[in-house]
Amino acid sequence: MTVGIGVIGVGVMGADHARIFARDVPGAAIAAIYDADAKRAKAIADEVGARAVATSPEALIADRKVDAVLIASPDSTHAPLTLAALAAKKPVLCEKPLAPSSRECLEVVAAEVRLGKRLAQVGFMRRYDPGYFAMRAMAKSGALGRPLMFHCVHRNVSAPHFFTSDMAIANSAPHEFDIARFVLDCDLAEITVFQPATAAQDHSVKPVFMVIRSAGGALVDVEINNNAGYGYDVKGELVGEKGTIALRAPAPTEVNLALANATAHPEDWRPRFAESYRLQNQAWARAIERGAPDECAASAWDGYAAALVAEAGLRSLAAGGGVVIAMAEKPELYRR
Ligand code: ISE
Repeated sequence: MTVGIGVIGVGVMGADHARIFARDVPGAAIAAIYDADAKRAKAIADEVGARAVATSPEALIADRKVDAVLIASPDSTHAPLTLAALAAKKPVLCEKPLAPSSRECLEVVAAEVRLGKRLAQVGFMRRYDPGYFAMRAMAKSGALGRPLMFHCVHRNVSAPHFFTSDMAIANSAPHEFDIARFVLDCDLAEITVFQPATAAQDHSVKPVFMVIRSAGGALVDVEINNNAGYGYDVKGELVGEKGTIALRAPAPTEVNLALANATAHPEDWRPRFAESYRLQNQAWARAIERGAPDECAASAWDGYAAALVAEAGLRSLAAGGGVVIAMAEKPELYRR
């Protein structure tokens, strides 16, 4: 069986997803593409051999050749389009965030509960990164003893022009919020956000440093620095009672020159997480064939959890001090 994928939004990420499905996902083909920029939609459709260019997201969702929908349109459209796909009973892979607010995420959760089926997956692709995956497996095995601390660093070269200080917490950090829940296998209970007083005042996107208490008791610290300057750099180290496990960024080469040894940093997250996107999309296509979500998939509930932690983080940034993360009651559908 070939799964027909409809891609809504072919900006940077949507176009990459379309290429991954066309090139690297056996058993999947791009059935239709929609983008607000019709020229761009046509160019990507030609590139990936898509059957059709849809005239609207609704038409794409309704297309009978579209078995499943990938959403990579602007953030504010994620929840409404996910709800539309669920109404058509079609599986969805929605780029993060599931919605800009936890309230809207809960609307998606409620729709799935009414359906009695998990059809939505959020694109928290780091769950498929071999490093984080090994970290989670090791934490689960108990080999490190009880988890004590999880150190996370997330740096970008420079923030895009539309980025605001709040987006460091609402847009970048949700990756860490989700991966901390995934690796530690528990929810996050309280967050305190700091900013360095030494950051230049005219600097609109300041670094943030967060300390999070997990429900299991381990502490998570997260540095988000959207203007690190030198490269895209994500670090993670889980500290247990007996040892630690840390990520090593994949580097295809190292250069030895002029008495120095160097590996290069990517410019953005796409090369760093290329393998994660591939594995995520392959697992999603297999899950559609099977008719059951992938074990590692971030569910609509996980999308809600990340949005809720971000909201608590923004409150902490505004008012100072720790903010308790009060999760709604988890519906049976999302309990393992
Ligand atoms: C950015 O906001 C994203 O959306 C990417 O997924 C992430 O990897 C990047 O570092 C963020 O800043």
